[in-house]
Amino acid sequence: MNDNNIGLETSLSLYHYLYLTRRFEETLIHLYHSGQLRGHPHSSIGQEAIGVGAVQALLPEDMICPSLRSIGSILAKGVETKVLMCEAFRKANGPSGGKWLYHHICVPDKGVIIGSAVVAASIPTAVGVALAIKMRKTNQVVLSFFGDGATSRGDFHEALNFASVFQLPIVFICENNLYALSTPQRKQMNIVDIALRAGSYGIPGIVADGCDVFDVYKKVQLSVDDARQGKGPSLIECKTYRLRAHSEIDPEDMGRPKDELEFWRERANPVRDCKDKIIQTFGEDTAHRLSEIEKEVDSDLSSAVEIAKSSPNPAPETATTKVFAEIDEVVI
Ligand SMILES: Cc1ncc(C[n+]2csc(CCOP(=O)(O)OP(=O)(O)O)c2C)c(N)n1
Ligand SMILES: [Mg+2]
Repeated sequence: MNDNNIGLETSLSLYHYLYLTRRFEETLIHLYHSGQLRGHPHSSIGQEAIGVGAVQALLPEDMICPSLRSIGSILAKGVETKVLMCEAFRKANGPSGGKWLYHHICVPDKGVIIGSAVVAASIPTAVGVALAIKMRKTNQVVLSFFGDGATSRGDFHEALNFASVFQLPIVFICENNLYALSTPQRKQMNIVDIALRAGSYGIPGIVADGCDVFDVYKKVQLSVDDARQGKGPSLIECKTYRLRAHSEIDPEDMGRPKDELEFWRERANPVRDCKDKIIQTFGEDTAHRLSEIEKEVDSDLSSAVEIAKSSPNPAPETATTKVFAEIDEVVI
């Protein structure tokens, strides 16, 4: 057990998904800049601990509504690397038939419900999922991921209020990377902790270290347990930083000060920190298991890229398919 009471196997699973998320995004960035991939990646490099740590607290039947930066949550929810890679290459065999631009992925059989390119619009969708769960008494929980900028929009406030009034089984997870595009948090709101906003709706507001996968996992687990026991929603603010540009077509800094970037380059490295902590807690013997994980992920990724490259492009007549769900496709 480490100092968060988390055992070796769970720690290795967390490392697996952290490393996979980091390498998946590095691969997409490389493919994009070398002209092998269309569509500019919006990466979560630096922020991986949030999606990965949060999903570790779920049961397989639980649901997630990811943000454009919670790709780790999609992988940790069990969407296979090759499946996500086919979608990234906009191929016909991707779960959304090649319509993905980081926001438009829906994999109902893995409990991944579509996000939205419209900032904050996926939060009420997640509340709708939670309402369906409550009405159907299926005892599932849903996680809703969004950025700091999303909490400045009405959708966020309406969603929290509704979920609180109806005591829905949902955990709201704010990925606070301190910026919405180039707008710093201090120019969006006069509070430091977004978690404070929970108080207005009578639900718990918790701050987590979004760079520490163990902290995210433990805190989300407590809120998920509460939600499953009918105690209603919580808001967890995960403090983090986006190490790369908003997207790969934007300048890296976008007005962010150089010294701030340098500070966070050292601070926001959840992959390195998780690895160090596992070795420190469970001993040098675990180093070989960590390298096995890395080798497996690297080879899984190489074959995923090959599969995606050789997969068929979508046929023009499928442009309007997989846009609206058929009612019997919805698994909740
Ligand atoms: C309603 C709306 N306004 C503006 C945009 C353009 N836009 C795309 S991402 C983004 C910033 C979102 O910031 P945040 O919620 O903090 O998420 P982050 O990108 O930092 O993860 C903006 C303004 C949009 N997609 N939707
Ligand atoms: Mg942000």
